[in-house]
Amino acid sequence: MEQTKKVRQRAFLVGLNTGKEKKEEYERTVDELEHLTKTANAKVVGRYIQTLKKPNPKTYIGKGKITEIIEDVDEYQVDTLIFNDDLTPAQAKNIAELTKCSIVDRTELILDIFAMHAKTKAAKMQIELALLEYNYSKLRNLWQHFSRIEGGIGTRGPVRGPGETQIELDRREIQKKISVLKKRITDLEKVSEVKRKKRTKFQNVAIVGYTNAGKSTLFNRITKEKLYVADQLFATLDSTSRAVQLNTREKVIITDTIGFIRKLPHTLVTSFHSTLLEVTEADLLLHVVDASDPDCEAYIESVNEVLKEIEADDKDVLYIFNKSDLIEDLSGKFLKKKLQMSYPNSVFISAKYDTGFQKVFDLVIDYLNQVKYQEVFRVPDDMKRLVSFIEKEADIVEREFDNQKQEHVLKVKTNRDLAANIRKQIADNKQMKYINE
Ligand SMILES: Nc1nc2c(ncn2[C@@H]2O[C@H](COP(=O)(O)OP(=O)(O)OP(=O)(O)O)[C@@H](O)[C@H]2O)c(=O)[nH]1
Ligand SMILES: [Mg+2]
Repeated sequence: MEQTKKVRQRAFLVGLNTGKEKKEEYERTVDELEHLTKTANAKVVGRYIQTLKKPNPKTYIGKGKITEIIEDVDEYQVDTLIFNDDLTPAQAKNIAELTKCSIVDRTELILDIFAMHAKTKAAKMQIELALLEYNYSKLRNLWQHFSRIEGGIGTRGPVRGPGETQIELDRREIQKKISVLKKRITDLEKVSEVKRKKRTKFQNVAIVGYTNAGKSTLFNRITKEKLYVADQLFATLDSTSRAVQLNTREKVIITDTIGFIRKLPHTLVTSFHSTLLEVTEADLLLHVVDASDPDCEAYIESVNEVLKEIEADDKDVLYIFNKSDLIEDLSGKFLKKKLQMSYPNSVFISAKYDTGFQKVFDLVIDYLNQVKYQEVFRVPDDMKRLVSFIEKEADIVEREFDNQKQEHVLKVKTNRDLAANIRKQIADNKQMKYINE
């Protein structure tokens, strides 16, 4: 029987450095593109980086570079070109014609990986939406391209070019599909919202971070779960939540979620809105960082940018510097010192080798004791000193007086230490009354 073996695509990576980034920094974005390519199961055969102030509108890179690539494509039997940026439809078309290769841009590559890794119904729907939206935006560009050549939308008579009509039909078709999918995703969001609401009596801690930082490994260690861990980008696409007993007293809900990346395609951020809700609604974020990556501070910035985009940049954050087993040499020691100075709210761990967890737990417990939340206290009218203590130490959100019981009903923004103190004073007072009666 003939063996069917899937032929692995052979790819060249192509990048254009407009001079905004230093050479080494730019190289690292191409390293990341290489990691993405491998994650997508293609073999990287070579890379071409050109420094050019502005991309060539027709071919993205310059003519000379294209000629070089055309020659090498033949010699190295390459069938795919992967670009470090997004291309315009016209650029993609021109380069494909010149090189006879499949053309993949950065967003398409990421979308492909997402499509490969999507397992649950929700993730599949979200990725389908992202794909449709990306195609739609490409068609829109094409449409604008056409209308520019032809003199603008609505400026011509009823006869339209076949290409243009087809594009418009496709656009409508895609738009229809997009709205159907959006509705289905919203329905699904409602279901998960109910689940989330049920969990609100506990504090929610979400694990965030760059893709491949070790978020799932950390989650598995903390929860004794067996979520998928792999040296791949975007191994996790769904969020998973578990209740965890941190010590005898403290229980929190902890959530593992999708990783972020530099230049995360915008369509993905919007499509994965419901998955990212776990992040926007968390009380505390554990920002996991791969401390062994020389670029880790740039990654932290990228993650913080995505957090801003999803309006989660006001959350309390603990930085978890992971993979510290890989930075045990002297330069690693300096790096640790430097990071500790820049990120005081941080801890170094190795999720793989189980070191540093107690410190993570302690930090989370400390945080929980400090965090503000709302609680209602009923303070007897004869405890006037306690009422003024609360007025001074905590924010009173609402207050009323219960005439029947002669009690102040105070809804107060407090933290757990303060709340415990108030509760104790009320209990002591009750006990005193009981003894005196
Ligand atoms: N050396 C070392 N490797 C680690 C450590 N933690 C995780 N890894 C490895 O890093 C890779 C990524 O781990 P994951 O837990 O899947 O990372 P993630 O952040 O969940 O990644 P995505 O879900 O893809 O965003 C795996 O190969 C892990 O074995 C660590 O402390 N030390
Ligand atoms: Mg993961």
